[in-house]
Amino acid sequence: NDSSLELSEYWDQKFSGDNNEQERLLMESSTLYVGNLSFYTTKEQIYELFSRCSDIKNVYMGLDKIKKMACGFCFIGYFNRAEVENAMQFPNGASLDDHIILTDWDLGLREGRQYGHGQSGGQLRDEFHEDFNDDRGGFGKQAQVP
Ligand code: GTA
Repeated sequence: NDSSLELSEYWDQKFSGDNNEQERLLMESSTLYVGNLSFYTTKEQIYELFSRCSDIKNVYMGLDKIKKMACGFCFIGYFNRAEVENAMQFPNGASLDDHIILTDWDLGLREGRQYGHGQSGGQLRDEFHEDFNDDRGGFGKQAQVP
Protein backbone atom coordinates (compact mmCIF):
# COMPACT_ATOMS: atom_id res chain seq x y z
CA ASN A 1 0.00 0.00 0.00
CA ASP A 2 3.02 2.28 0.02
CA SER A 3 2.37 4.92 -2.67
CA SER A 4 6.12 5.43 -3.19
CA LEU A 5 6.17 1.91 -4.62
CA GLU A 6 3.50 2.50 -7.26
CA LEU A 7 4.50 2.67 -10.89
CA SER A 8 5.19 6.23 -12.02
CA GLU A 9 3.58 7.91 -15.02
CA TYR A 10 6.78 7.55 -17.01
CA TRP A 11 6.64 5.46 -20.19
CA ASP A 12 9.60 4.84 -22.44
CA GLN A 13 8.22 6.05 -25.78
CA LYS A 14 11.00 4.28 -27.61
CA PHE A 15 10.17 0.85 -26.16
CA SER A 16 9.53 -1.55 -29.02
CA GLY A 17 6.74 -3.56 -27.33
CA ASP A 18 3.24 -2.48 -26.34
CA ASN A 19 2.16 -0.84 -23.06
CA ASN A 20 1.09 -4.15 -21.52
CA GLU A 21 4.52 -5.59 -22.07
CA GLN A 22 6.18 -2.47 -20.69
CA GLU A 23 3.95 -2.62 -17.61
CA ARG A 24 4.76 -6.30 -17.07
CA LEU A 25 8.49 -5.58 -17.25
CA LEU A 26 8.14 -2.64 -14.87
CA MET A 27 6.31 -4.88 -12.37
CA GLU A 28 8.93 -7.62 -12.54
CA SER A 29 12.31 -6.09 -13.20
CA SER A 30 15.16 -5.66 -10.74
CA THR A 31 16.39 -2.42 -12.27
CA LEU A 32 16.15 1.07 -10.81
CA TYR A 33 16.32 4.35 -12.76
CA VAL A 34 18.01 7.26 -11.00
CA GLY A 35 17.56 10.73 -12.48
CA ASN A 36 18.39 14.38 -11.87
CA LEU A 37 22.06 13.61 -11.29
CA SER A 38 24.82 16.14 -11.75
CA PHE A 39 26.88 15.35 -14.87
CA TYR A 40 29.86 15.18 -12.48
CA THR A 41 28.46 12.41 -10.26
CA THR A 42 30.49 9.25 -10.77
CA LYS A 43 29.62 5.57 -10.92
CA GLU A 44 31.64 5.11 -7.70
CA GLN A 45 29.41 7.61 -5.87
CA ILE A 46 26.32 5.75 -7.12
CA TYR A 47 27.72 2.44 -5.86
CA GLU A 48 28.64 4.00 -2.54
CA LEU A 49 25.18 5.47 -1.91
CA PHE A 50 22.90 2.81 -3.35
CA SER A 51 24.72 -0.23 -1.98
CA ARG A 52 23.88 1.00 1.51
CA CYS A 53 20.39 -0.48 1.13
CA SER A 54 21.17 -3.67 -0.87
CA ASP A 55 24.04 -5.24 -2.79
CA ILE A 56 24.29 -3.97 -6.34
CA LYS A 57 24.76 -6.22 -9.36
CA ASN A 58 25.72 -3.50 -11.86
CA VAL A 59 25.47 0.22 -12.63
CA TYR A 60 25.22 1.72 -16.10
CA MET A 61 25.69 5.47 -16.31
CA GLY A 62 23.43 7.26 -18.80
CA LEU A 63 25.55 8.72 -21.57
CA ASP A 64 25.32 11.59 -23.99
CA LYS A 65 25.03 9.65 -27.23
CA ILE A 66 27.38 12.02 -29.08
CA LYS A 67 30.00 12.86 -26.46
CA LYS A 68 29.74 9.46 -24.71
CA MET A 69 29.95 11.26 -21.36
CA ALA A 70 27.69 11.06 -18.31
CA CYS A 71 24.52 13.10 -18.86
CA GLY A 72 22.64 12.93 -15.58
CA PHE A 73 20.97 9.56 -15.09
CA CYS A 74 21.84 5.91 -14.47
CA PHE A 75 20.37 2.43 -14.21
CA ILE A 76 21.14 0.26 -11.19
CA GLY A 77 20.69 -3.51 -11.43
CA TYR A 78 19.88 -5.33 -8.17
CA PHE A 79 19.64 -9.07 -7.62
CA ASN A 80 15.91 -9.22 -6.99
CA ARG A 81 12.70 -7.21 -6.86
CA ALA A 82 12.68 -6.75 -3.07
CA GLU A 83 16.04 -5.01 -3.29
CA VAL A 84 14.70 -2.52 -5.86
CA GLU A 85 11.79 -1.83 -3.49
CA ASN A 86 14.31 -0.98 -0.78
CA ALA A 87 16.21 1.26 -3.16
CA MET A 88 13.02 3.03 -4.32
CA GLN A 89 12.33 4.10 -0.75
CA PHE A 90 15.87 4.52 0.43
CA PRO A 91 17.04 7.93 -0.90
CA ASN A 92 13.90 9.75 0.29
CA GLY A 93 14.97 13.17 -0.94
CA ALA A 94 18.69 12.49 -0.53
CA SER A 95 21.03 14.64 -2.55
CA LEU A 96 24.22 13.74 -4.37
CA ASP A 97 26.49 16.58 -5.45
CA ASP A 98 23.71 18.97 -4.37
CA HIS A 99 21.11 17.34 -6.64
CA ILE A 100 17.93 15.84 -5.23
CA ILE A 101 17.87 12.31 -6.58
CA LEU A 102 14.84 10.91 -8.43
CA THR A 103 14.22 7.16 -8.39
CA ASP A 104 11.87 5.18 -10.58
CA TRP A 105 11.12 1.60 -11.52
CA ASP A 106 12.78 0.63 -14.73
CA LEU A 107 11.91 -2.00 -17.29
CA GLY A 108 15.53 -3.17 -17.55
CA LEU A 109 18.47 -2.07 -19.60
CA ARG A 110 18.46 -2.83 -23.34
CA GLU A 111 21.01 -1.67 -25.87
CA GLY A 112 20.39 2.01 -26.63
CA ARG A 113 18.55 2.81 -23.38
CA GLN A 114 21.79 4.07 -21.79
CA TYR A 115 21.80 7.05 -24.17
CA GLY A 116 19.97 10.37 -23.90
CA HIS A 117 17.04 10.87 -26.28
CA GLY A 118 17.72 14.59 -26.87
CA GLN A 119 18.73 15.83 -30.32
CA SER A 120 21.98 17.19 -28.96
CA GLY A 121 22.90 13.88 -27.31
CA GLY A 122 21.83 14.32 -23.66
CA GLN A 123 18.46 13.82 -21.96
CA LEU A 124 15.41 15.13 -23.72
CA ARG A 125 14.40 17.34 -20.77
CA ASP A 126 17.77 19.10 -20.90
CA GLU A 127 16.97 20.43 -24.37
CA PHE A 128 14.20 22.65 -23.06
CA HIS A 129 14.94 24.04 -19.61
CA GLU A 130 15.40 27.80 -19.64
CA ASP A 131 17.36 28.17 -16.42
CA PHE A 132 21.13 27.85 -16.16
CA ASN A 133 22.24 24.66 -14.48
CA ASP A 134 26.02 24.56 -14.37
CA ASP A 135 26.39 20.89 -13.52
CA ARG A 136 23.69 19.71 -15.94
CA GLY A 137 25.13 21.22 -19.09
CA GLY A 138 24.24 24.92 -18.67
CA PHE A 139 21.15 26.21 -20.51
CA GLY A 140 18.80 23.85 -22.36
CA LYS A 141 20.26 23.29 -25.82
CA GLN A 142 17.15 24.38 -27.71
CA ALA A 143 16.45 27.21 -25.29
CA GLN A 144 19.81 28.82 -26.06
CA VAL A 145 19.68 32.04 -28.04
CA PRO A 146 21.31 31.30 -31.42
N1 GTA B 1 12.47 4.20 -15.71
O1 GTA B 1 11.53 8.63 -15.25
C1 GTA B 1 12.13 7.74 -15.87
C2 GTA B 1 12.99 7.97 -16.99
N2 GTA B 1 13.39 9.09 -17.66
C3 GTA B 1 12.99 10.47 -17.39
C4 GTA B 1 14.24 8.73 -18.64
N3 GTA B 1 14.39 7.40 -18.63
C5 GTA B 1 13.64 6.90 -17.61
N4 GTA B 1 13.47 5.64 -17.20
C6 GTA B 1 12.65 5.42 -16.14
N5 GTA B 1 11.99 6.44 -15.51
O2 GTA B 1 16.41 5.04 -21.72
C7 GTA B 1 15.24 6.62 -19.52
C8 GTA B 1 14.72 6.55 -20.95
C9 GTA B 1 15.99 6.36 -21.76
C10 GTA B 1 16.99 7.22 -20.99
C11 GTA B 1 17.17 8.62 -21.55
O3 GTA B 1 16.49 7.31 -19.66
O4 GTA B 1 13.84 5.47 -21.13
P1 GTA B 1 15.65 10.76 -21.89
O5 GTA B 1 15.44 11.30 -20.55
O6 GTA B 1 16.69 11.40 -22.73
O7 GTA B 1 14.38 10.78 -22.76
O8 GTA B 1 15.93 9.18 -21.80
P2 GTA B 1 12.86 10.39 -22.47
O9 GTA B 1 12.74 9.58 -21.25
O10 GTA B 1 12.32 9.85 -23.72
O11 GTA B 1 12.26 11.79 -22.21
P3 GTA B 1 11.18 12.29 -21.15
O12 GTA B 1 11.73 12.40 -19.81
O13 GTA B 1 9.92 11.53 -21.38
O14 GTA B 1 11.11 13.77 -21.73
C12 GTA B 1 10.04 14.44 -21.81
C13 GTA B 1 10.32 15.74 -21.08
O15 GTA B 1 11.05 16.60 -21.96
C14 GTA B 1 9.01 16.38 -20.78
O16 GTA B 1 8.61 16.11 -19.45
C15 GTA B 1 9.32 17.83 -20.97
O17 GTA B 1 9.85 18.33 -19.74
C16 GTA B 1 10.45 17.84 -21.96
N6 GTA B 1 9.97 18.12 -23.33
C17 GTA B 1 9.85 17.22 -24.34
N7 GTA B 1 9.45 17.84 -25.46
C18 GTA B 1 9.31 19.17 -25.15
C19 GTA B 1 8.94 20.34 -25.88
N8 GTA B 1 8.64 20.28 -27.19
N9 GTA B 1 8.92 21.51 -25.23
C20 GTA B 1 9.25 21.58 -23.93
N10 GTA B 1 9.61 20.53 -23.19
C21 GTA B 1 9.63 19.34 -23.78
